[in-house]
Amino acid sequence: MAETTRDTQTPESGDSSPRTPAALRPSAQPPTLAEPLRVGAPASVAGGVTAVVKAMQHAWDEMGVMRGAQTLLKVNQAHGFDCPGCAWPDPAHRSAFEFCENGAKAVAEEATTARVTPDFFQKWSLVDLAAQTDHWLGKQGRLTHPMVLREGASHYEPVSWDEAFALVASELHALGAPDEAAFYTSGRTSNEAAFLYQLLVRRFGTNNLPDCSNMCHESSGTALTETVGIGKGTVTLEDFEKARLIVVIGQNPGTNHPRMLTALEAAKRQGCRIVSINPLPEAGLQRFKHPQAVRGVLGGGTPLSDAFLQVRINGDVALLQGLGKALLEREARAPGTVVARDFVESETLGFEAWAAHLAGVSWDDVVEQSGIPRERLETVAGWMAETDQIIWCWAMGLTQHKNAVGNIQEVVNLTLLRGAIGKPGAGLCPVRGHSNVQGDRTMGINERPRPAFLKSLGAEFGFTPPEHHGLDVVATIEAMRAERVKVFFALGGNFLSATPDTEATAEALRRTRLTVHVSTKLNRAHLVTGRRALILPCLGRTERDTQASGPQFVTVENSMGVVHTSRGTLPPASEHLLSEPALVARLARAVLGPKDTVPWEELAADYGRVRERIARVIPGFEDFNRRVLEPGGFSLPNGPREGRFTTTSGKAHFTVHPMPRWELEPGQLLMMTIRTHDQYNTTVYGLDDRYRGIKAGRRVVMLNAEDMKELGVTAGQPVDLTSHFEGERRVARKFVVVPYDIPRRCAATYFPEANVLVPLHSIADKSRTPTSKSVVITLVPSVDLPALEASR
Ligand SMILES: Nc1nc2c(c(=O)[nH]1)N[C@H]1C(S)=C(S)[C@@H](COP(=O)(O)OP(=O)(O)OC[C@H]3O[C@@H](n4cnc5c(=O)[nH]c(N)nc54)[C@H](O)[C@@H]3O)O[C@H]1N2
Ligand SMILES: Nc1nc2c(c(=O)[nH]1)N[C@H]1C(S)=C(S)[C@@H](COP(=O)(O)OP(=O)(O)OC[C@H]3O[C@@H](n4cnc5c(=O)[nH]c(N)nc54)[C@H](O)[C@@H]3O)O[C@H]1N2
Ligand SMILES: [Mo]
Repeated sequence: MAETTRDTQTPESGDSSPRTPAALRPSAQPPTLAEPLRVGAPASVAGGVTAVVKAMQHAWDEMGVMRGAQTLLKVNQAHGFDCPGCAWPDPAHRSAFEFCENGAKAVAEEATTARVTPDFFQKWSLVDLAAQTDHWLGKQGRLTHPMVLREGASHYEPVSWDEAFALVASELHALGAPDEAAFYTSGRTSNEAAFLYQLLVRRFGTNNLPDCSNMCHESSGTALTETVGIGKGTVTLEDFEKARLIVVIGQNPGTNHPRMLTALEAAKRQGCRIVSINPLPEAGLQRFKHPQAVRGVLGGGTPLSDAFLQVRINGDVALLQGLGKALLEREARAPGTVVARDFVESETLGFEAWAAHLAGVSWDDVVEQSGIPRERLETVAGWMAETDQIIWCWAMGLTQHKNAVGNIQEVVNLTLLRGAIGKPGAGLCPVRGHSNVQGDRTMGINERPRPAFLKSLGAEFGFTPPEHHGLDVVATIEAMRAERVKVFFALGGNFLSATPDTEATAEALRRTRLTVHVSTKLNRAHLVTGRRALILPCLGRTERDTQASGPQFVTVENSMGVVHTSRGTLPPASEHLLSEPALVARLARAVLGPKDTVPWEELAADYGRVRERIARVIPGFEDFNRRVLEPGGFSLPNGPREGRFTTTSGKAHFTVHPMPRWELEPGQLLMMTIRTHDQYNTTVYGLDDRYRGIKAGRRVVMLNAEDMKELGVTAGQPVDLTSHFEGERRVARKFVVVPYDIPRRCAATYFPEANVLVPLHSIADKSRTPTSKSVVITLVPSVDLPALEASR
């Protein structure tokens, strides 16, 4: 097959839209600036006083001293708002400071006093805005007015809410079929807004509900549904107090779930062992200084990991099979000591096939593919054999590979072998990202809804919801490229920069008739538009929400299936903002017409009425309005947690997976795209990755020093990266080389700058999640392209 190359930074290449000459088009990527990069030693301890100082700095810079302090004191309190940071649960006994450095940044980002007004949009054209960095775009502040980009216009202009809704309605009505529209959701949307949104979309007539889960924990949901019968984790926060062994695999909690370190520290102090499995020695997994405890202010902090297995990127199946093999060999030496026989016999299927498969796996392959010596695996297997109070935690390091579902199912295999599920201190813990991503799925944001859900929804609202499956994220991009989807609507998020293959996604969005974003802050997705575009500004979590019946609260579901309230306390950023539930209800009326039988206005006037409907449609929400007001909220039913596997067979399933093999050609590396300590997904808070010692720059590529020698590149040198997939090549220019403690032939870059390199069609088996942590690249020293730079 002939190779095709897309130089993603050469404006005239690629399949350019016939409508606008490339030079006049807003750029889909941030500019490549010369960053004053500073590289120091990585930190070996997370938290401590610096974390508090950094949190306060961000809060004060964005909000001022008083508003900053008052706002942070409301985070994650029983009568306050849910932190818009991560989905880690709140402890039953909360301290006054139930937030972390990065939660404080997330709050500050939303509660900033800076504003993006109509004057701002009059001054800045789309092309000029797109020439700014993502960091700059975010710093401009909160959106204050609904804005429209009219056909052919270079600037957004203010528009009334009624006109905005009428525009969406007229474009939707002009479609040949409801499936020509797609409705994206990001995971910050409340349960109430998400429920109304999916109802609107299904009454309109489609299941095209792609969401950020498709790029996130979809692999976990798929893997767990097949094997244990529920697409969620099985542990509660209390289990962390009882566990004897906690494994953190493919996750960087020090940065992405800092409050989890408090739970790990507490477990550790009670004698629990912690094992971390990661290509990088992440600071938060080595040592932790609790910023709100005296021992975290004085002294060196608590060492966390008892063992650190520095696995090669995507070497986890090999590593987990090695652990399984070591455990089965122990069992053979001392029968009855390792395999939880009674549990395996009465509650599971497939053990024999799995054991037979591992017997055929060679230790040489395990060691070669994982990069971990056999003795180290034997040690950890020994710890696993000592206890059945084992918790496995994971995040994107397992979910974003071709064999992601296999990764997670290998974790399930080890869990079932030990019977380490459905008992105190044991179970499976996929650590969610966005603060309500799990709740959104529970509310029916799902392009492949379960028939029982549709039946129940249809019965409650008297209609027949569409049954055929809708489009996920990657399929939506493809459909827009092929002009099969012509209207793109997003409830939150940054579809352009979060998705793989940035230039392909940009081209897809440009081919639509209308792009609409419901947002709190300006981002690059507002700049790469369809023929027409809307920005619809909404209230954030931190803000008071008052509707016709009075003050409202919303509800969210955390990573452990606990549903609780979230109540904003700050005055809204602008009087023109709508809450997400109100916005969806008004849109629904505009789209579905005055005769639609759903009482949209009544539902928006009192969210308690939305919760009444949810209670009737979704199992586990019975008596929702009363139970959610109990302290701490309530837990949703969870079969495996209660010892019932809700698979079709009623049993948990062992599964067999081939060991994936590295197939790199000479000079090729396997690259993962990860988050810095100073970002929330595509929102860039600052330019430092403090724990990794990388400051004042984001366009970096971390490499093993030996590989650097072999490739003939030096620290600080700018290189161009090329990704390779099925004969396609994608190029990203000027990433600065940083030597780092990373396994041979592995590389790391930051999301979203490196998303241009993630091939659109490189997706996980079954879950279809883009393989953002398994990108095959080569690199060459950058050559300056003065002519090209000048032409932009
Ligand atoms: N402050 C902050 N908090 C966040 C976010 C944020 O951007 N900023 N994002 C939120 C969201 S939506 C999510 S999903 C989570 C993400 O939370 P994480 O999954 O922790 O985020 P990543 O930075 O993608 O890091 C993945 C980790 O996996 C490791 N890894 C990569 N490849 C492999 C592999 O092949 N095997 C193993 N074992 N490890 C690997 C990386 O070295 C890194 O430590 O965080 C949430 N919380
Ligand atoms: N290469 C690579 N790509 C990745 C990943 C990776 O690890 N590597 N991770 C993937 C993952 S795990 C995820 S979850 C996705 C994230 O994908 P998204 O969820 O689409 O992206 P975010 O950057 O979280 O969205 C940020 C925007 O959301 C808006 N926003 C913030 N709060 C609110 C709110 O309360 N309401 C509304 N309506 N809007 C709000 C703001 O305008 C802000 O600019 O990215 C994925 N992409
Ligand atoms: Mo995520």
